[in-house]
Amino acid sequence: MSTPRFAVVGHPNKGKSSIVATLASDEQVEISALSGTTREAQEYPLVVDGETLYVLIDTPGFQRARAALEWMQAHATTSAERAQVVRRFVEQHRGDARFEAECRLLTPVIGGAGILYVVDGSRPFGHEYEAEMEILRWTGQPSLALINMIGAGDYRREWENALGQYFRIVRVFNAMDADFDKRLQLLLAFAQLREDWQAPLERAVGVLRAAQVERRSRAVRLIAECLVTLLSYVREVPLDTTQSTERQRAELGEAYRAELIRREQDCRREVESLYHYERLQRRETAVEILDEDLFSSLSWRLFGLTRRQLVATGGVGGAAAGSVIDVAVGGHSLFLGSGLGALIGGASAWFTADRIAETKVLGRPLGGHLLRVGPMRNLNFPYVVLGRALLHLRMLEGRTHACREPMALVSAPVSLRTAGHRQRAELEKVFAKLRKQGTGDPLQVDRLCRAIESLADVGDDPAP
Ligand SMILES: Nc1nc2c(ncn2[C@@H]2O[C@H](COP(=O)(O)OP(=O)(O)O)[C@@H](O)[C@H]2O)c(=O)[nH]1
Ligand SMILES: [Mg+2]
Repeated sequence: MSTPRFAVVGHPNKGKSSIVATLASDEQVEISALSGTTREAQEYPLVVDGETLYVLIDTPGFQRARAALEWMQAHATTSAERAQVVRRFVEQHRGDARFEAECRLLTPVIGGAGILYVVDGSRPFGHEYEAEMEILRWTGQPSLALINMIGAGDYRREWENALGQYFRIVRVFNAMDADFDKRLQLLLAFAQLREDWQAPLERAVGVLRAAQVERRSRAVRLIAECLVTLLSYVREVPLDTTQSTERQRAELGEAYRAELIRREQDCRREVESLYHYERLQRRETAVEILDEDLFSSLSWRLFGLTRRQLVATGGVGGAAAGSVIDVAVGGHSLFLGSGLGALIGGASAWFTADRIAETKVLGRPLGGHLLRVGPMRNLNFPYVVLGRALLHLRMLEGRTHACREPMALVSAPVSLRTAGHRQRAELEKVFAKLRKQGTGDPLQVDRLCRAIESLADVGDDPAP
């Protein structure tokens, strides 16, 4: 079975490399606002589990299409010879600096690659493109045209009319925001180009779908495991009695937070790597909302549950569950004195980022004292971590490898506030077990994975 190969060709600076990056899921493809960045034809195979599903070939843009076509026209007498003449053109002009780009971009095509002709649909059609399209037609290779919308203008109609004269299939495809399904649809369009590509490309679509599901579930597991580690983390230092205990407490608390932040970042990098983003990490500092400190009040406002929700999940304790408790807003005075009030009041401090975990002074058997912080007691903490992780995952899944800007907030934050009550209650049961039993129970991780899996689309329709 031959592996389908596609040469992405067109005018300079129309998004050819961007389309290659998106379809090959490869962030190494060089994309630049400067025209002439892609000098050589370069192959980018899409490999899943060691198998190459298809190959994309990035090429330099046409430079002298009209002159090249004139040469070809002068050397062909019948249309039956045209493919042969294109081949001769390339053979005779290799090493000729004037036609360097044409030779490089035509080489894979005459070698049997299908053609993806890319234009910018935000700019008007012009005659200069006709020579390019004519040359491509002369090659006799199966071809498809993609209208990439780079800027704000809209000349789609014009382009569709012009391209329709030369290409059997014309599609609008935005390299920057083509989601997963859009990419698969494009592959299925390719499958129509050549009969012997149909089977491998349909297979490729199946493999990619399965790989996407698999990737999602591995990402969810990474997130679940990270959450468990964060919830259970404990840090201890010997207490130095010659120093201020308060200072040591504060330092230990700081180190504890820093470690949780670090572990969250590690998890992000692992998830990014699953999605074939290795370079994003260098830009981590520029990621707007995700760069918000795990403990910043903005993070907690965006991702934490409301007090009412926290209480309703049952995490605060049976007695308080279901009660109307917005009291904690102004401290915990309202119910103070009653048993319920004490319970809720005491718990409410654990809703916000102010209180994370307790620092305790412990005696040691051989004398002296230990300072210990952790494990995490704050009831809202796991929701904040999970909301951030789900937003990160969602942004990764919505991203293409053509996008080189830092990740920015593309949608509403994924807050578990918008999840269903039952989903939150299920999560809270797992969190409560983890708090009580520690983290040794792999069943809880599995259960957490299932709960997160059912949440991975949370935020798709945020509550009004
Ligand atoms: N907004 C937007 N910009 C794009 C899109 N495709 C490409 N670009 C930008 O256009 C420029 C040229 O892209 P590139 O892929 O290198 O074009 P090539 O010269 O045809 O390979 C780069 O600055 C890209 O970021 C798109 O779909 N939307
Ligand atoms: Mg390029």
